[in-house]
Amino acid sequence: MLTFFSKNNYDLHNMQEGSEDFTMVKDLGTPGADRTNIDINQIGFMKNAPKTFVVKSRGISDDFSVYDKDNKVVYSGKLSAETDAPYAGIKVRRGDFSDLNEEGFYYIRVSNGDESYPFCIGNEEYHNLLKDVLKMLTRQRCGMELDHYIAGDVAHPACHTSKARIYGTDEFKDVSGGWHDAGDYGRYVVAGATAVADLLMAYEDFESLWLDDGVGIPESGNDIPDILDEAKYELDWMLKMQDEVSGGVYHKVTCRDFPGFVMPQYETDELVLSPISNTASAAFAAVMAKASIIYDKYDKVFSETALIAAKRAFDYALKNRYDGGFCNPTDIVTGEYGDANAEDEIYWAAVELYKATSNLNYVNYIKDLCGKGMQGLGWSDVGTYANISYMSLPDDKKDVSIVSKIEEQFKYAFSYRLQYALADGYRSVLGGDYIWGSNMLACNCARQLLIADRYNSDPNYKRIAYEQISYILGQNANNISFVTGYGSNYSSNPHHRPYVATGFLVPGMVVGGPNGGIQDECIASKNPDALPALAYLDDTDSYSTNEIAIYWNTPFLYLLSSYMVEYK
Ligand code: G3I
Ligand code: 9MR
Ligand code: ZN
Repeated sequence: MLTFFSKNNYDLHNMQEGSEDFTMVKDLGTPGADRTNIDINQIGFMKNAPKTFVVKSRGISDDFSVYDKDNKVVYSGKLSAETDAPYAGIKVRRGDFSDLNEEGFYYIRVSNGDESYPFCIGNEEYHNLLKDVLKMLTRQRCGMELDHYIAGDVAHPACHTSKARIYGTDEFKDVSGGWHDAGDYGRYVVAGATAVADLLMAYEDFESLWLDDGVGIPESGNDIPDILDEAKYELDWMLKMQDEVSGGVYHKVTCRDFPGFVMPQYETDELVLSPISNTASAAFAAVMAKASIIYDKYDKVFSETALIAAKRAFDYALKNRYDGGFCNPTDIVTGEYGDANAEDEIYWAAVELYKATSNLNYVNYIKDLCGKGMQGLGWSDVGTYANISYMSLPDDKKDVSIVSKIEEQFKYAFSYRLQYALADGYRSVLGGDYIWGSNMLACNCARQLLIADRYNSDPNYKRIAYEQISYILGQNANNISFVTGYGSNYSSNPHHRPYVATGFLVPGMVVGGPNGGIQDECIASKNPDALPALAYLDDTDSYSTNEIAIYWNTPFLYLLSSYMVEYK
């Protein structure tokens, strides 16, 4: 019996599989049908959005049908000719049923009897998903008690509250708060900065979704949009990461090594503040300056504090501009987030500070750096944040020469991603770039295609951008939804210490995804020769393919928000 799983997770402790309130909406499809040959977005599609799927089945006729919950055919179409999925080493065919926009539960069937997982046409499941994708961050909060209502069985008392040793000294500093980075409990400034920036951008660009003050986080109902409350939880921690004397920002706070698979309150080794870095300082400056603008109307004191902190951190980063980047001290082995080049972070900070202050001194740095082709929306490459932010300035604050350089990049720089997608049956923008965190890259390339869409008349930019959502949710060669708890066959064994410790799977977490680099012992022993698009293991030990991370959720949150507003 095939079932569409709908997990409305508002009341999270009720939604674990097998529990009484776990809802099974409809029995759909033919018992025994093979569902691994049809790769489809397992959540489904917004009513008015394009709708596609991919078929691996061989020796079938061109016909496919869409069935409704009563097993009646509601749509018939023809599959495309065979096309390459080069990074999975197979040929596939594609189906398109975008014209079907009647709400309901459906499945696809091809001529040999293979069927897809059931999916939904409609908007509601996307709203559930979007909330969980945000609340993943709430459930990663450090330094406060998380109750059962918020966190289900990964509820825990306040963790990591002791002061941290400043590396190489006998001084200790309070740096409690913030989000646990990922499957580990480290807190890293460059990672947090991009995650916060994504939330702030989602708020700015999709207000109709994000004025919501009732998502169900601890601050819901306080008259401040929940997405801003959530971002501020991280920003408040980041402020503590700044050194009062120099204005520089400590790169990270972690223990010296990763803990075992324990809940966070049991990671009790000494916390250490790793040395200050220029990338952390500049990324901090950028996001604090950005925050100073956005929070001005909700919290004046915070806004002013953030701006002062941003200026000081920027000055520090400038003074230490060419320091070579952060490297782990020899006795610290937690995430390094090493990045020898701070020019893009400095560029981003200069733009945000100019936007916040109108001080023309910052324009000199912008002029110098804007034409250098710096792009990216990830923890190490942040140039696109700078470009987007500059373009959002009012016309009288913009310089035409800077604008034309940025426009040039927006128009042309991402089209190779479009070409990659069109050459791949799954329409993945990754090309061969199945790196650690490839799901983040897919979402971030999609965001860049959405920018390019504004400067190009080719409708493929937008279409391919949103098709990455389908890639993440099941239209991939692994036939899996990379978002925990969403879909019929989703990643259910993430490298996430609270999950391993309790067995409770937090819904709405985006896992890293295929990584052709084969960078952990688990995949190296179980599938060392995997082709890049298939180099994924739903195994808690495969941290290089199946970990979760705050800054993998936030690009997905941004992209989902865009899709939901576009097709609402
Ligand atoms: O940039 C190169 C690229 O040029 C090359 O083609 C490609 C081939 O594999 O590698 C790219 O570098 C990779 C780099 O990420 C940038 O994507 C490295 O191989 C890869 O090892 C590195 O992985 C990082 C990983 O930490 C290991 O340092 C991930 O980006 C980063 O997201 C991840 O972050 C960890 C934290 O350290 C600790 N907390 C969990 C978090 C998520 O796994
Ligand atoms: O659990 C750690 C994860 O959060 C990191 O991303 C990853 C890479 O730095 O390391 C994981 O920890 C592993 C360590 O690197 C090697 N020994 C096994 C650890 C747990 O699987
Ligand atoms: Zn903690």
